[in-house]
Amino acid sequence: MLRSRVCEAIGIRYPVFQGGMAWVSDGRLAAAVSNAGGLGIISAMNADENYVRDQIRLCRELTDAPFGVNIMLMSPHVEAVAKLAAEEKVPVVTTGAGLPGKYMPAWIEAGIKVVPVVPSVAIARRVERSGATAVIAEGTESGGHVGELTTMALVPQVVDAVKIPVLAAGGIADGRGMAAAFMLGAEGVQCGTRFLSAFECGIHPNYKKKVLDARDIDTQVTGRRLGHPVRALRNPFVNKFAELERDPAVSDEELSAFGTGAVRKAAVDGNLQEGSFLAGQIAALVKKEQSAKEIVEEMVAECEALLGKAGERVL
Ligand code: TUI
Repeated sequence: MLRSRVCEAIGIRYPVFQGGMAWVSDGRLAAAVSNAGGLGIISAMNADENYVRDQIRLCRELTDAPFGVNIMLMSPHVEAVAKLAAEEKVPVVTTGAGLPGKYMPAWIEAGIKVVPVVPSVAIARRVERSGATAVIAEGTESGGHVGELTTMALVPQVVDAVKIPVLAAGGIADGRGMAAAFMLGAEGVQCGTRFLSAFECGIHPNYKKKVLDARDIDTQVTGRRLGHPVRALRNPFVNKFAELERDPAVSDEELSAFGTGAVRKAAVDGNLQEGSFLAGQIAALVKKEQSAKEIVEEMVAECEALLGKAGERVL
């Protein structure tokens, strides 16, 4: 059976994390993935501590297995949510979009396993020194807020730079991607886009349909000018944002205001014109709705089969 140091450290059956996706990863999806043997993760996104507390309670009602909370470090509520995570003693905290250093002592003191998402070797080294249990090396193929390096280039460099286990993220949606990540030295994977099609994922049907219909070339990164590049499926919102971003007459404040609320409009309202449908470059590989359990088991079985045949494949 496919096991790694990640399974031992976190107490999970399979080394598969479900990414913390804003307006997508709620307590119900997280519980479904954790019940399937992976690590379900609740997204704290820009929400306040009351929302996050409700999702933690919901998740705890639905599963006894470990789960995580993803803390988006650019959130206006980051201080309160970081404190809540420690009070609730959630099993795992993952972080994104920044450096988690100042919060880590309190989380570690509370017995929480901290697994930051990192876009570079330098940041991986820093969080290891701060006491991270593992790191998620996320390539630019992923959806949402992205770094510069690809998964293929980033993962082996992070693996060489740290002693803690590395999970790979960005562009992984099936057992082939998972096996490839293991070949690069990763000991686990985090998938976001693949779980958008889970039955237990409560996003608007328009969002699921956009993912199921996506082609390889259908995502685009915008927001570089603001220092927050974000990958989403191309639509009128993305086209307009890109146009405003190129226009020197549009201020950064105006550009930022144009984007406010767009992720919610996609996930909750299914607004095809004004929503920002965050998804990774691998969206075209997501072909049908399935349960979280089917997704996790299918990925792991395919990965195991491929790794078993790895010797044959290179002959
Ligand atoms: O965080 C993500 N993905 C996200 S967060 C998000 S919400 C958002 N919406 C609009 C603008 C910005 C955020 C949607 N998707 N992935 C993890 C991730 N973390 N990717 C890259 C990073 C990262 C970047 C810089 C981690 C650390 C870091 O540190 C450098 C620094 O200077 O802070």
